[in-house]
Amino acid sequence: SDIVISGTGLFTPPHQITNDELVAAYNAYVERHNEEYAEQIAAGEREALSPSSSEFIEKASGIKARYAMYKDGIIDPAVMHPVFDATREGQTPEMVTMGIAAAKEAMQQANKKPEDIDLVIVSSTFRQRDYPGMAVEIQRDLGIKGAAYDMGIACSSATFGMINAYAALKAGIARCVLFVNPEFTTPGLNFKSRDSHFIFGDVATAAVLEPEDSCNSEHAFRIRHTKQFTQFSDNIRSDASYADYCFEDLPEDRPFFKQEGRKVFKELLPLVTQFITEQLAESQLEPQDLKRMWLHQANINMNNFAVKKLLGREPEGNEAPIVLDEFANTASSGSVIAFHRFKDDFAAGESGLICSFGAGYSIGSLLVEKV
Ligand code: CO8
Repeated sequence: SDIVISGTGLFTPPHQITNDELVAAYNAYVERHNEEYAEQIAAGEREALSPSSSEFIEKASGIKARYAMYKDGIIDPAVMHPVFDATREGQTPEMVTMGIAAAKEAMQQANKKPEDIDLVIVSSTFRQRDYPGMAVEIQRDLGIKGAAYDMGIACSSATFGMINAYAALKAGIARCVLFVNPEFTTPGLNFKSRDSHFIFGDVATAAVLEPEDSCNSEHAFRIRHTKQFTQFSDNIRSDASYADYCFEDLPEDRPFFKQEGRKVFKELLPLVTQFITEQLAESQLEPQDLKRMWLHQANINMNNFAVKKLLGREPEGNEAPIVLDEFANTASSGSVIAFHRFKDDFAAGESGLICSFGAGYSIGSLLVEKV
C-alpha cells in the first residue's frame, strides 16, 4: 500500500513579537552597553554596538514578526532571553506540551485515536532533555502503545522525521506513526546579536502517517517520492554540549546559533535547486507540474530565488507560500507550517513538494499527491 500523510497539526505559541518590539529592546540594550563602556569605547579598547532596524530585517529576510513561548525577558533590555522555570523531575518540558498540542490537531484531521497509533517520532533541532526521550513522554501522555524515539538534524528535522515515519511504514514495522516537531528555538537564539536576533521563533507541528489502506481522512496526501541529502558545513553552528560544565572560560555566546548568512545563501541555493530538479526528474516530473512548493522558511529572498531558478519565472499566487513573515524562521518547521496552512485547495492527483534546507548542510524533501 502507498503511504499517506493523513493529517497535520500546528501549535502557535501564545505571544507574538513584532520587529519593532524586538528592535526597541535590542536598541535599548545597545544604548545601555555603549553608555556602560563609554570610556573603553573612547579609548579604542572595545567596540561600540550599532543599532538594529525593522527595515533591514524585513528587507534582508522577509520576517515581520515571530511567536514566542515567553516574551517578557526577550523584550526586556536588562534580560534579553526568555525567562522560564527549569524542568525538574515530574515536570513537563515546553517541547512536550507544544508537541502534544500540535499532535492533537493532526490526530483529529487524520481521524485517529491513540490506540490506532503504534510509533511516535519526535524530530526537532533541540532536545530539552537528553533522556528519557520527549517522544516517550508524549507517548505516555497521549496514551499510545508501541515505541517512541527522539531524533533531529537541525533545519531538516521535520522532513527527515517524516521520511523516517514513511520508511517505518514501508518496512511494515509500524502501523500508524505520529510525527511530532516542536521547535522551541528562542532559548537557542542570541538576542544580543544584531546579526541574528530577529531570525527565529517558536512553534510546533505534527503529522499522522499511515498506509493508504487504513486511511479514513479527507485531508490525505500520498507520498510519491522522498529524497535526503547532507554535506558537512559549519557555516551554521551551535557548540552547546552536555559536557560544557567540564570547561572553564567558555565564551558567553557558546550555546547560541551562529551563522555566516551570506555564505549559506550562496552555497546552499545551488545545492537546493539541483536537488529538487533531480528529485522531480527521478519521478518523471518538471517543476511546472507541481501545484505548490512548501519550502523551508528561512529567508524570503532565498525562496523566491530558488523558485525563479526552477520555474524560470517569479512565483505566482500560492505557488510557494510564505509563512516566515508571521512565524520567522522556525528551524525545521517552516515547510510543514506552509503545508498545513496551504493544502486544502488541492484536487485529487495534484502534486506538491515539501522541502527543507539549512544547517548541516541538510536537504530533505517529500513529493506528495492529493489522494
Ligand atoms: N539591523 C541593521 N543592519 C544590520 C543588521 C540589523 N539587525 N544586521 C546586519 N546588518 C547590516 C550588516 O552590518 C551589514 O552592513 P555592512 O554592509 O555595512 O557590513 C549589512 O546589514 C548587510 O549584512 P548581511 O550581509 O549580513 O545581510 P544579508 O543581506 O546577508 O542578510 C540574513 C542577513 C538575513 C541572515 C541572510 O544572510 C540570510 O537569511 N541568509 C540565509 C541564511 C539561512 O538560510 N540560514 C539558515 C538558517 S538555519 C535554520 O534554518 C535552522 C538552524 C537551527 C536553528 C537554531 C535555532 C536557534
